[in-house]
Amino acid sequence: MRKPFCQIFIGLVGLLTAHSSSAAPDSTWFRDAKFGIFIHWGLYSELGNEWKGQSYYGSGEWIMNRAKIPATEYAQIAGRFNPTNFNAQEWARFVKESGARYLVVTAKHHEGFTMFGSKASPFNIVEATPYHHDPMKDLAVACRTEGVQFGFYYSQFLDWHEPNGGGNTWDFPQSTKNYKTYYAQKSIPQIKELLSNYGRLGLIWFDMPGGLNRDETLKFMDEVRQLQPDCLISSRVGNGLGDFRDLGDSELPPHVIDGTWEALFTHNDSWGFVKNDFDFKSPREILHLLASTSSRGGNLILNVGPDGTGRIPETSQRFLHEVGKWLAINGESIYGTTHSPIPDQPWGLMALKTNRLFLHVFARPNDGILFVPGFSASAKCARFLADDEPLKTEQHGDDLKIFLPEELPDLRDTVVAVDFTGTLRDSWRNRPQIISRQFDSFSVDAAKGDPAGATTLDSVTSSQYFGNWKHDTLARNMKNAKDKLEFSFRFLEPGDYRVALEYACSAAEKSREGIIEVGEKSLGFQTLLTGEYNSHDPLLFIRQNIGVIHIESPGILPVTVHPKTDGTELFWFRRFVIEPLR
Ligand code: H79
Repeated sequence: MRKPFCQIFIGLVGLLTAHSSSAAPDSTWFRDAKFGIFIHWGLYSELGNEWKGQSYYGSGEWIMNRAKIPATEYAQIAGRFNPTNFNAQEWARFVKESGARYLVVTAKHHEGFTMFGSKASPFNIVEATPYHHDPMKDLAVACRTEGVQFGFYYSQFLDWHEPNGGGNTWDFPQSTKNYKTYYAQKSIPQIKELLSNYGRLGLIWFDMPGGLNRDETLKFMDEVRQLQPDCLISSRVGNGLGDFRDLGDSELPPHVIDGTWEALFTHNDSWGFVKNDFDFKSPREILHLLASTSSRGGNLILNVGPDGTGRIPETSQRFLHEVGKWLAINGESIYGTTHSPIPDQPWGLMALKTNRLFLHVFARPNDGILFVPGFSASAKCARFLADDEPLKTEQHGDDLKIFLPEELPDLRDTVVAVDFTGTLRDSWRNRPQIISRQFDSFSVDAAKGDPAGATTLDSVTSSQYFGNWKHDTLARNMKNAKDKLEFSFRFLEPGDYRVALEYACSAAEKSREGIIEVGEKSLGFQTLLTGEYNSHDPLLFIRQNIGVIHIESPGILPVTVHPKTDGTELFWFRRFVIEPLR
């Protein structure tokens, strides 16, 4: 009975979707892993963003495109690519000791050169370099030995080496390109090689889709499914498909995202090795990124860029070693957690496991009292993960207070584990912003507000160096007096507070009048020019002090910002900054 039923079912699915019915794989390992390491390594690593005596700044793996290097000239770099410092065991141990649970390495980036041996193109590390060896073979084995999940990045559409690949129009005119030929002759055969010759892959990370419609993308995914049904496929396979969602490069979401997803950042300002880039994120910044992604329900994959000899930058090694040491003590608060039911607080943020809430304390309140609003369960006990030191707690209704000692075990991120009975209700939508005298200043991001009228909350992309994207969630389209952004602030103590606004404002918006209402009080202001927006340049913001408000007694007040009169857009609003005055 079962077989015919299955066949009928598969037949139906086939009819409905016109593609093979292979099921999405189980992504549990990925969801629990929380932390991965990305490695960008290719011929660009040999250049380090220098070409013909000129230094480039920004993402080094784009050098061929930026300097419009002819494909034949670029291919000659392979002749001197000899990564004698590459040591697969060291790389795998580096990943393991960073506390990361998976590694994704560039098998082929947009330059078109494969870091693995390939029969589909001679432009590969085994045939075209003096190294004559496949480092990906060693790395796959070493990761398996270390118990690290292993995956390949493969640029499936952009290929600047191939006349029919996407992107290189400085050598090969667009009109002569046939993407289907490129997919059939190089992309798909190489993906099959990656899935056949390197053992079981945890995932395959596609990037920058192009040239395929939805049905063709489903067929493309089937090539993967047929060879490795358990291998996860990144959303950048295109057309809204894939087994997990990748956010934008260097994008951190302001709130919880459902489903399986990954935020991706690079350790400095480039994905590929760059000789002049020393702008590394500190261990503290990495820990905050990691806690933030966990708190919102996703993973963090952090990139490092080894040089052409195969050496991972020394700063990356040291800083990630620190991250690993922290995870060895506090890993329980990251691995296997689900998103926090309670939004970010002035002192830090949270992540959840059944009946245990982890509080990531980034900053100690002046009075040593951690205030956790919206704690709808019953707290049983609280302790530091670092030393099991029990902490005194007090709970009044949904307000939980935890009393911290003078010194925290880790100034970067001290984790408090709170065990509870009952359920913690999700309070991301119902979230008065806590303002108190416990810190010197409080940021309340636009993303924490509710748009009314025509107001929208948008993720706006800008960039510093080439390819070093920044993302801000901004309130926009506030044109008329009824286009508002509404908050509620909960003042824990009475006193005087300075209200400042952070925003960007173009010439068209300059000198518009706006109003901030805090309860019954109203503060007027006029917008100041910051400049025009262009996604390829930095977006500049001003912090403007608006005025002081006096709060008589603790409590919740509505706070609203909007234009005074109807007209052009008021500004692009980033956040309130509230300062208790002393
Ligand atoms: O591998 C890293 C980047 O190289 C890759 N994704 C991460 C993980 C990436 N490839 N493309 N992009 C990111 C988007 C790039 C878009 C742009 Fe452009 C490159 C904007 C400006 C330069 C394309 C070329 C659009 C304008 C010129």
